[in-house]
Amino acid sequence: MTMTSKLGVWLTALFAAGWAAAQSTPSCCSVPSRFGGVVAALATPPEGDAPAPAGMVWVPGGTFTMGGDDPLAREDEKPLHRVRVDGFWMDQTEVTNAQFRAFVEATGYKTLAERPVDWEELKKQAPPGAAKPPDEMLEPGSLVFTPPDHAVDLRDYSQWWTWTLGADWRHPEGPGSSIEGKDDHPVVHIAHEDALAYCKWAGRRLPTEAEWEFAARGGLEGKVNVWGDEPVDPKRANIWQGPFPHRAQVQDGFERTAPVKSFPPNGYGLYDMAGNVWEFTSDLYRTDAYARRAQALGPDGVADNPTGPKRSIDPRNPFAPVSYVQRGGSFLCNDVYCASYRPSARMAVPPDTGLSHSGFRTVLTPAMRTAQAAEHPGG
Ligand SMILES: [Ca+2]
Repeated sequence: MTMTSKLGVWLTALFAAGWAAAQSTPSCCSVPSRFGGVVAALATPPEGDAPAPAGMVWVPGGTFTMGGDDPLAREDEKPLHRVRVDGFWMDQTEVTNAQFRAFVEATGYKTLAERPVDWEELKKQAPPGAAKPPDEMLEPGSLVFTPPDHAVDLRDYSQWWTWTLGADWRHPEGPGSSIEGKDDHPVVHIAHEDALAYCKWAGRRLPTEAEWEFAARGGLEGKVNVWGDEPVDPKRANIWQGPFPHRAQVQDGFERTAPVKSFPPNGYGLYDMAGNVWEFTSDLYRTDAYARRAQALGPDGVADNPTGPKRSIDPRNPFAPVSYVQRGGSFLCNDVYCASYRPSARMAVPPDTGLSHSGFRTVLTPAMRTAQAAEHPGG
């Protein structure tokens, strides 16, 4: 169902942040046998520690240059500045439908998209004086990518994002769709609180924005892409090929999500750090976060395990009291729009927003693991 009312316009705005839409694009290609070019570096875990938990790889800590200044970089990626992060384990892949299902079956958890919209909460993000929408508009739903059949104004993301009742992680395109046969696809329509709930259950946490970018760079310093400076191509990542948003050329083999590990991993053995689905971080979004950080650091300073600003500011979404950073781009990313498959690209998403290209992966630190071992000896 498409929202054509005033509510539809602002719900879409609230939930999708135009820029998110601007970055999407389906796509892409890929086959496991194409992995030849990339060798996952075997990072050394902390001495004396147990092997990496299943499905995770050790990302060694270090100091790196955070941000982007390539021609595709946006203002919020600047300036470049030095950042140090401690080592951590990270999921090799985005959290999959099978993994998320295990969590839901164990806990009975209902995602935000499966609950009625809370008007009292939504009102806080609406322009002052906004009228309460009809009750049927507040039924459970999420924003689904619905490509038009013709070229549209790329500034108007409501042309390809549709508030769809009944869309959720089990029904990515809405009622009638399913995740049958998609156990190894990334879970989507995940809101920030859904990701946090999964993390709590799994004994993990979301990466900070700095950890995410450090991990995405895979040991390469100052490169435009997670594989180096070579431009993106359909064998590299699940993004969008063709005129966006109306003509998916699907040169990479996938119009929407791809099974995780369909494309080569980066230098740390992490898959889909470029494309497939956007991934939540724990940092609040501020357009000028780096400018403020760099100013505080001075020319020779190094930010130590930064955790992001204390409050978020997103001029594109002025009524949202809070926005979190997502990273990595999605199957909707393309050069014309956002090029957000680059490791420095940033997106802001209000916490109540799930989208058909929105997922996450988790991290675990040695300290967390030690604490868990103490809590559950032998387990
Ligand atoms: Ca991704």
